[in-house]
Amino acid sequence: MRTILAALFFLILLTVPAVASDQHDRLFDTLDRNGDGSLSKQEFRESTMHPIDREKVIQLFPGFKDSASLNDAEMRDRLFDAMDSNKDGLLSRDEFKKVAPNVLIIRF
Ligand SMILES: [Ca+2]
Ligand SMILES: [Ca+2]
Repeated sequence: MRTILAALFFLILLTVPAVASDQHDRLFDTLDRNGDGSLSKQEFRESTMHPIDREKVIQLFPGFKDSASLNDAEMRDRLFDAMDSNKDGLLSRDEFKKVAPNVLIIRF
C-alpha cells in the first residue's frame, strides 16, 4: 500500500509541472494573436487580463527597483524589453515561458 502511495505521489510530482507548462503554452498561443509563433510588444500589451506582480519583477530584475511610478502599460513595455533576452524585439515561446509564469498573475 505504502509503495502504491509513494508511486502515486511521484506520478503527481511528475505531472504537475507538465500540466503547468502546457497551460503556459496555451496562454502563449492565446496572446499570439497573429499566430506567427512570437509575441510582439503590441500583443504583450494586450495581456492585461494577467496583471504584473511587481514584487516578483523586482526580485527577478533588480533594475526595476525604480519602477514604482510607472503605470501598467509602461511597466508592461519595460518588462517586455527585460524578457526579450536576445533583443530581437519579439518574445519567443522560450523567452516568454522562462519569465512570464513568474511575473504575471496568471488565471487559467
Ligand atoms: Ca505574434
Ligand atoms: Ca526575443
